[in-house]
Amino acid sequence: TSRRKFIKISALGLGGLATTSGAFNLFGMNPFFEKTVKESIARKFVRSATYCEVCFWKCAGWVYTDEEGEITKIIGNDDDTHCNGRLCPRGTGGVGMYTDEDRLKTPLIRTTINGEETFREASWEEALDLVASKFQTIKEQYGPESFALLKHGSPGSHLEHLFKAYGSDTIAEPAYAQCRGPRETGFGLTFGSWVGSPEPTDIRDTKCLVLIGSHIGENMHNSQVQEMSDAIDKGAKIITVDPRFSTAASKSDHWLAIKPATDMALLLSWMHVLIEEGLYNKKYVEKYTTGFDQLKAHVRTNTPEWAYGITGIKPEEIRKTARIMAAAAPAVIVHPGRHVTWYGDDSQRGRAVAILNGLLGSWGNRGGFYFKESLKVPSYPHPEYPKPRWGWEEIGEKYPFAQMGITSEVVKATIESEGNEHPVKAWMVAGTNLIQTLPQRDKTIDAINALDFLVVMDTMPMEITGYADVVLPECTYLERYDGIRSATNRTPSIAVRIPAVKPKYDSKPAWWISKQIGERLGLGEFFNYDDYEEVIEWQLNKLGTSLEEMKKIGVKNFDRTSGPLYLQEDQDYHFFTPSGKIEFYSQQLANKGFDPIPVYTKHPEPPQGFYRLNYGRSPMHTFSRTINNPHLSDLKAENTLWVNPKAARILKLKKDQEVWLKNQDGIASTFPIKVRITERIRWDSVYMYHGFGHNEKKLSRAFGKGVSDTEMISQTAVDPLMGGTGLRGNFVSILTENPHKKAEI
Ligand code: MGD
Ligand code: SF4
Repeated sequence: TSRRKFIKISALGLGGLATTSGAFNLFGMNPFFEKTVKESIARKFVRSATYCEVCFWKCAGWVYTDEEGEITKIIGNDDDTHCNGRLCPRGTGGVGMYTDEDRLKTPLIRTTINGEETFREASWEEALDLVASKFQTIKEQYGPESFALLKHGSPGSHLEHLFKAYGSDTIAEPAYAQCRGPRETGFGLTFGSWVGSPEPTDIRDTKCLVLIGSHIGENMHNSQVQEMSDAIDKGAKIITVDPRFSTAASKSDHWLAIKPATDMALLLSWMHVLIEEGLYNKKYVEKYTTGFDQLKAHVRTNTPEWAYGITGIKPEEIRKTARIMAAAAPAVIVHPGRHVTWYGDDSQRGRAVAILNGLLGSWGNRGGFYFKESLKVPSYPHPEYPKPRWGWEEIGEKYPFAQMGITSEVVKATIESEGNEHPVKAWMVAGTNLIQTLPQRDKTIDAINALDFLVVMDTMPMEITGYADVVLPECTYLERYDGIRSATNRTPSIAVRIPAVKPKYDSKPAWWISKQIGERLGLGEFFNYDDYEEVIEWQLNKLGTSLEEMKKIGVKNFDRTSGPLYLQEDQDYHFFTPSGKIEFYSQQLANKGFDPIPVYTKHPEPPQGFYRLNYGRSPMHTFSRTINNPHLSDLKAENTLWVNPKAARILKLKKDQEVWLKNQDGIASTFPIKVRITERIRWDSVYMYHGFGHNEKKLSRAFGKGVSDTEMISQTAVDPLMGGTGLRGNFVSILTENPHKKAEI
């Protein structure tokens, strides 16, 4: 149907726009609010504890408000291991999420006026009544399982509680199947443990850090960047494998400019060198691993000469880098990466990375991977959740090693609902802009059109809100309580988020919205509190502290109780795999008909006249969520297309020339993008920062700025183990004429 037409949400009212500017050093991260700080020395401030929501590293910080109750700055909390007192530019600019005058300001309900679909403003009472009545109808007609939750970030956890109380665990998030899911499967199968976030990489004490398509420094995960910077100062060797000369590559001793899509061949040949030259950690391998003999036989023919023909990396370079890793072992990290959904064999590549770490003995050793620990936050008492008849597992049953809901399978189940035993008929979307986030945009829109009901909870009029039946404006992280942050780290710690200011406009926190819907559904027992403050206070008391104390300190660090950070000399250790060992050979995979040891497979190459579309992170932005942020858009307003000089010569492209892209399926970019000619990208690929190219007009700074990589991603290579969608097999041609211009008559 064409019922759910994309509606541009109207800007409602104006807010004060504070602009900032200033330089920062990529590895130094100097705060750029100098002007504000100087101006404010003489004034009185109140500071409130928070943790950042601009990305998912969750650095703890302090929000300063002045006498007028306006936020003047956000700085890092010195006691926090995620940031060590320093926020990244995005975290410092987080105040822009609060001040953005384009924010959603009031609940909105889809309506038809004079045959035109539009939104009208509504009271919370009306909007929540409508949402609750849809929850009720879906439950009666299909069962609660048919209402799916698609989420990301803190708001998601409040809604997850609501959905579970309601009887649905049809829950998924793009942070799994479009991001780090495959590495969790790969490491889980090998070490019996997820990598998790923050990654337990002991970068500060490493002697050698190997980055495979992981661009720390542009990917600004705070303490990781800081530790890498320190490791470089201390003389650690950095080896970067990337077809692009990334910032990390520029800091490296060895940059291996690999041919895209061939990393598996390099990984196998590194294993070959370590084994054939006897450089692997023999004592460790004997004590802690299983399947070494099969691995040895498996990689016998994966010589550096074999890999050279595939990867373009010279055999002596492969041998030399393998020897550097071995010399540093076990203080070596072959980094698991983060956004790893590339070519469809991503879990197996994750496994190859894990096996390499196993050969080097880095898991459980200083300078490799430490044993992480976190504190379990007790859940606030509530009745037992009802047991759903089916949920994300049934929807994703084709993928035996999936451990979380697969967004793209929810999309598929929605499109194919008719006559299906697992029909998905309604979505709640919270904190994720699916239009800019999921590949194959036409499928996302087909699914939305097939829905009976779509409710979106967001802070901004992002693309996804334009498709909603009801839009619920959430207040930003600076205006609300959220759950206690407890993350895995060297030592356990907790951090709190306290509202620094009152919610602007008519926006509300997710915990309140969930409770309101829950109560309307007769689920009040699950929300047995008036204010979320009570939940946090109860939990903090159980953890031996209080809200009063946490308001003063923001972060509390605890001692480890799970044992030492590293393996002790000759310690027996039980890994959570079926064999209790690090599994070089995986019987679990063999039993399900998959390769028990990773193999190299060839992936599609760009056809004549096309370039591989490569994308990544900008240090000033997080996905699509920050592009309209007044402070961050000031730092980087649009993305550019990186083109190698050789390709630029052939196509006669000039610096800053505007071009359009057309992909292998004939999809042309809505907007143009400026050309950046640089040797930093290979001749067969182009590169752009992800998150740009917004097509929602009410995003006054982000609209039409650059190209959306997502728009160009119409092909996915699906990981048969866990359903991740490989996004890097898309190819674009470069057009110098606007393909949307109507032919002149
Ligand atoms: P964003 O595009 O930033 O990322 O996917 P998403 O999490 O969907 O969308 C975040 C949405 O949350 C925005 O609409 C924002 O306004 C809203 N939001 C921000 N703060 C709040 C809040 O406090 N409350 C509420 N209710 N909403 C809020 C990320 C996902 O994308 C991930 S994790 C990865 S690694 C993938 N990366 C990626 C890529 O690199 N390229 C392409 N093409 N696709 C990708 N998809 C994946
Ligand atoms: Fe915020 Fe930056 Fe920390 Fe991410 S790394 S949580 S954006 S300060």
